[in-house]
Amino acid sequence: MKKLSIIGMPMDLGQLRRGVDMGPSAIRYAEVVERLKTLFDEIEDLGDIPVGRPEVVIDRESKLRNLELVTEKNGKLAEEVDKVVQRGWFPLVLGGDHSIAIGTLAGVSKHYKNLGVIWYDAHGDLNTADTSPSGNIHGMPLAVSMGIGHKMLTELGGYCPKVSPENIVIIGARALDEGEKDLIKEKGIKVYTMHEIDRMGMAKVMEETIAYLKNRTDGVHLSLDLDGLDPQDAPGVGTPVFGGITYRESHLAMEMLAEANLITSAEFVEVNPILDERNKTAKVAVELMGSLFGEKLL
Ligand code: 6HN
Ligand code: MN
Ligand code: MN
Ligand code: MN
Repeated sequence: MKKLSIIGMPMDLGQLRRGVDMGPSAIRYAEVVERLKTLFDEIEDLGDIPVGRPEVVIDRESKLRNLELVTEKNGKLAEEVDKVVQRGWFPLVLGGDHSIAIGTLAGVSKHYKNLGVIWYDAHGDLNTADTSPSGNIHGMPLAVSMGIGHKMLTELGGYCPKVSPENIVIIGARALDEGEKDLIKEKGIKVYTMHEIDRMGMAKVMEETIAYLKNRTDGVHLSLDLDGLDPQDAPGVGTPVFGGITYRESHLAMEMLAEANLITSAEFVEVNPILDERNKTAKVAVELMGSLFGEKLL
């Protein structure tokens, strides 16, 4: 039995641009349930985790903006995701800024001995308070999940770390901060930057990624930041970076993951309908979900 559980996480406290809290609504408006219905035996939408937000940004100067709230809300997400996995359903989390990966991974990882992570993103999200140029926690969740960062975040769910560096593959990177580059080298994280994608082609990148993770993990989480795609294809994101992965390459990547039957949990993040063009980015997200969950062209 294939069962899908959708959880909305309307979080925008991990960064400063408003509107990303409406990501889950935008993705639902793009008919996510209708699109995925035929691909599962059962599908449920659990609604949104209540996040709320102060009308005024109170924490503008911080090196770890909104730390307490981001921790608290991610704790709630972790509990929900944990329950979904326990029941044997596939958790699909709709973001929300990328800080929500801290909660998703805290909920998922305890169910695996050796969880793998595919981080599909223009960014590394490997900053700490010391290396972050912005103080935004959405630039930190992958480091946090390796156990690097503020204790409140790394200890979420009562265990640490969630993922080991050799089980991580970053795809689409093209805007890494200096501290992130250092951490990648120090920890030996596998990264396919845009250079490798251009040079090898997405098919080869995915073949290698799948072979690499299949051997060493017992489950793989897909954390897909829509800014991994080129802003032409996914304009509704808070931190767009030119020269990204195309719409077609992204479909191919998702189709290959479906074929490999590799992914055991997923989140689609950083959809910001205020910055979007007619909900295009949410629609792209839903189409990519279709491919990820096995939709066929023929
Ligand atoms: N995201 N590296 C920049 C920072 O502020 O740490 C950008 C992070 C973007 C995070 O897109 O999920
Ligand atoms: Mn990200
Ligand atoms: Mn990003
Ligand atoms: Mn939004």
